[in-house]
Amino acid sequence: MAIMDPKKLVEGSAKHPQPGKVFQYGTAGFRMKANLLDSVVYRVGLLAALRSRKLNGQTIGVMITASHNPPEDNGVKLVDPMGEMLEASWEAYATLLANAATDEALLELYKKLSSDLKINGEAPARVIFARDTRASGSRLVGCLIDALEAAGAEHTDFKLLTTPQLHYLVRCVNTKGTQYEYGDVSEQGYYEKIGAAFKRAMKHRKSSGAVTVDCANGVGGPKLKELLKYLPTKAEGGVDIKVINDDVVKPENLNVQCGADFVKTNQRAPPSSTTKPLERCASLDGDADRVVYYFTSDENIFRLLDGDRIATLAASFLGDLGRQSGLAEHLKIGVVQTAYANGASTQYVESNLKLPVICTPTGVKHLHHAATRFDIGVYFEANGHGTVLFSPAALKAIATHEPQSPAQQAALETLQALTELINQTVGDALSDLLLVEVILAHKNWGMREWLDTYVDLPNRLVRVEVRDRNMFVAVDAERRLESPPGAQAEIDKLVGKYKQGRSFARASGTEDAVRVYAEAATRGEADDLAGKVANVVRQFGAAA
Ligand code: G16
Repeated sequence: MAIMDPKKLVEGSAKHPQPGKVFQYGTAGFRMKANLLDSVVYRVGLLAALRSRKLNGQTIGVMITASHNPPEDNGVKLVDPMGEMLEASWEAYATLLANAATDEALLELYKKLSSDLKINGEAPARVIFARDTRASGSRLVGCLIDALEAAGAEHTDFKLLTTPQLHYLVRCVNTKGTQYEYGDVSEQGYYEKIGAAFKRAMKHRKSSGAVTVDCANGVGGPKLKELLKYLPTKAEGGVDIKVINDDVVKPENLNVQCGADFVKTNQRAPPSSTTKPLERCASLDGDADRVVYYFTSDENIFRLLDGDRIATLAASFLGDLGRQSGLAEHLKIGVVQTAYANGASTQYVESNLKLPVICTPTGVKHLHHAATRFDIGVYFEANGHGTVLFSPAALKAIATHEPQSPAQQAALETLQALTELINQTVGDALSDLLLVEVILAHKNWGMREWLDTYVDLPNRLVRVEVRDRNMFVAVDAERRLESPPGAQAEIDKLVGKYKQGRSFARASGTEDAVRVYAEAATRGEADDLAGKVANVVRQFGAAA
């Protein structure tokens, strides 16, 4: 069994020296300009090996991506054995390793962590990894491999994948041969699983019109095209999916004037979009873990159906299926959101769907965790990142329930198909896209009907660059600023002046900026409030 080689570890570290910067594991791992990342990726590789050894050789995933960030950025995040994000307590070890000042200090820290965490150095270490389409990706893979070799970890390179595909694979490897087997450990296995589930979920249903999918010029483009091969064609009753912005040959185009983050932040379609009024459009982000929908209305107004809308659509449909299949009693549904959720969506879930809502801080890790408290936990960030989790008890009830009528049988079959279609490990734009398509087909809805379920409060997101974003410390699920002192009082004063006003500011964990969100009764007021709160942030950010 391979073990860590101290000489190799130090030599490998010397090849990828710490650039004298302070790094921090953020909302979704480490993320920054790619030219600063080599030492970070090397050290994350060491941590992946430690984590796998700690878990007796269960496979850990490493994804190299900066998702929605600009092309010159990159990042790295770790995936735990069941395909979920790295356990929170280990984020601190990642940060410690990334900041070890010298190669020798890194070796000492590695040994200290091994001993403090009671890790058996002779236990096997297994790591699988993948990357998105960024130009810096293959160089960073080299840094990762150097670390895995030094740490004596078995490793497999799955090359280009979407982030959720890697999460899927990690869970498949670790559940192989157990009663919880999740799927075949291959990219093809992912397509086959989703394709078959989609076919079942669409039984006797017909989708109407096409959906045009903007792939942010990222890895989602080629992967969606591959997935299409496993889906029924339009003639066979499938969905007509048109793929645009799928240029991965020029990595400098990634997320530029396209993609889910562009659409959500700018509240407009990518300039390249040529769809007609009422046509369904969707945008993925750079690593295909987010999706948002939109269309242009008859009156030529841009309408966004973001993560909140996908959550409400899914929660309402799952509630219907629960009732129709006779399983409602066993399937307590709940919705998890963040402070970015539109106030109207929260009210719709609580008052119309009569379901509980939990609000967590930003970051899928927080939402995912909260969603496990329900039999069916629907979690989505407004930016389009989310999924639906079925508890083991819910899965059992759905798999074993004896339907009492053909109607119950039909609902149950759809429910069973959805448990396979929806990625249980993390938000997955490809799987979420098909989920929305299934629901719209079942409800026989177009974009207008979906939009008309409730009226969004006008809202605005602003990105504010400050000297040191770490000055801004948010509490209460990021709805209030604890620091800098006095800032929240200023925000409260402003919010009080607007009808249905709500606003908050928080430091981004993926970009060097503070984000400001505001909503109010009218578009003008929401914009005004956002602008004024952004000024408060600028003012406090400039002080001291
Ligand atoms: C990541 C996280 C998301 C988060 C987003 C923005 O998304 O996975 O949970 O909402 O960053 O985070 P922040 O506001 O802290 O910058 P992605 O798609 O970029 O990986």
